[in-house]
Amino acid sequence: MKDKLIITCAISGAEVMKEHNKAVPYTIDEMVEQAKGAYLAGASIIHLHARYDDGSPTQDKDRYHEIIKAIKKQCPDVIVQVSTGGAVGMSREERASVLDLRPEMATLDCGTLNFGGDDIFVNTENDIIYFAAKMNELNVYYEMECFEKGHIDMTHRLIKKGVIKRPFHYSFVLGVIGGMTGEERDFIFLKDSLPEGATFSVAGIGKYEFPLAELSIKYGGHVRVGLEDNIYIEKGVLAKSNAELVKKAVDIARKYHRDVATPKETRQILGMEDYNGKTM
Ligand code: KMH
Ligand code: ZN
Repeated sequence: MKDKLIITCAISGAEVMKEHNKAVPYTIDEMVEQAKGAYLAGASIIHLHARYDDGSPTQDKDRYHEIIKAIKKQCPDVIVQVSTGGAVGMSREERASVLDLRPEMATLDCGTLNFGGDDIFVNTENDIIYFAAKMNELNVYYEMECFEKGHIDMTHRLIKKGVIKRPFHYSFVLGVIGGMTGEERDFIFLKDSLPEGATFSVAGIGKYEFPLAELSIKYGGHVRVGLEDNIYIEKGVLAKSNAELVKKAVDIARKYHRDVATPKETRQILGMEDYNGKTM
């Protein structure tokens, strides 16, 4: 069971728009359609950024609640991982407000980085402490998003301080313009820098999505794909849906004889059983 592959699908993101790929979901119906397709294709976790109908990103908890309720109606056992990263420029209080819903799982971004053009995705040490404390208090399971090695070093520091608590589950988000690239040497360096007993997943941005997915599958890690990270199914060919990206990850897993984890198995592998989940 431990060998099973957890697939997360990042269906919406906060930056990618329909102008980039028309399958990017904005409305609640579109969110459900994309989440359900990804789930049926093999995703056990849906990484979610809420949008309004016009596509603008929001951390409004009522909007998240509506979307999560609608997704859960169609896919009752799926794990919804809400984003506390939100969109560049949002305040930490705005980003964290979704945690009041007591979601089962959320992202914990572990450091600041340039984010293309003039953008900076800000996660100071005190921001990370703020988010982690709120998640600890509200019993939210966290996935630590690390965009480069310094972010993993920060988690070691906050683990020592008792701010970040077990179970330690990481996501390497590689290939952001301003972050670390997603070459094999980068992946190995990060994987070998984790604390004892940690689990990890990879999210390769753009061209890194599938090469990194394959590496992670080979080395016993887990995988995130989805339109938030990559809009192409192959070079120059737009993906028709999130489900198509998930199917491609499932095909790679087959090559390496790794079965895909159900949501129940995902909760067991990650040690999530004592967290929220029945509350939403
Ligand atoms: N939208 C990015 C600025 C997360 O979901 O936690 C941040 C992000 C990270 O996507
Ligand atoms: Zn995200």
